[in-house]
Amino acid sequence: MTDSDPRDRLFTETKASGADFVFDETVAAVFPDMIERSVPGYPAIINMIQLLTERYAQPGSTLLDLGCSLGAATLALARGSSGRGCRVIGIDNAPAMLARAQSLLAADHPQIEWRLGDIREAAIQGASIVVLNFTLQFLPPADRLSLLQRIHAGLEVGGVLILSEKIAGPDPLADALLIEMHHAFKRANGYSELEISRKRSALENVLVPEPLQAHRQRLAEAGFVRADPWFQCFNFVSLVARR
Ligand code: GEK
Repeated sequence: MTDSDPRDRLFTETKASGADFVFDETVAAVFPDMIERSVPGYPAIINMIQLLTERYAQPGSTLLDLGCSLGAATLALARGSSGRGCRVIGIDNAPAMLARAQSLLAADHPQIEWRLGDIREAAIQGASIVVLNFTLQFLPPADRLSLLQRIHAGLEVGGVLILSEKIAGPDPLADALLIEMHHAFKRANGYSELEISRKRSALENVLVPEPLQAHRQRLAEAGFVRADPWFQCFNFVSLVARR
């Protein structure tokens, strides 16, 4: 995010209707500010994806960012693999998000390929890194295992999936503290109680968080030999799953 990024005031204004959250032009316009003020640790996760890329990008392989939004993690993949002849591809099914990613990054990073499409149908092959940075949570739970199986099948031996998710459950007392602290984080970043509660309702049917253990079990079922958390801040977690 830069000082010139427009501030997210969507839930004081245009999105006060109670409708489900969608990644449209109004969201794309404020997305860097929105995600930084809403997801604890997001800038650190993006920086660490670059370091993980330096560690895991195999020369000549493909690096995929699934649900790339404005391409922050895609750029981390490109920077971290510089000089290794990798193909870096960002995929998103929201036209407004992908168009903005391209307008922000295409000129300075012409090697990045951008694809408008559903990640459930994306071709995945010859990959050494696949990123799902807060994207799996937007798929219906019934669609999650088959995507992870396709990612596993499309990864080279030694390749990794970087999976970041908002988590919830199974312990309501543990959850209560994490949710309270997440809301404290948002208040400290200038969101009002009204904005927090409106956003929460808008995401209710759209973002379905699961327990960390459910993710680890599903990753094992999809064939990953290990899935290790490398980051957690409140109810936001990132794992490295190894093929
Ligand atoms: C980042 N990874 O900045 N197919 C393709 N894209 C999808 C699908 C789908 N089925 N479902 C949702 N998306 C980014 C942040 S945001 C997370 C990811 C958030 C896309 C959706 O259009 C949006 O751009 C992204 O997944 C989720 O590192 O806003 O909390």
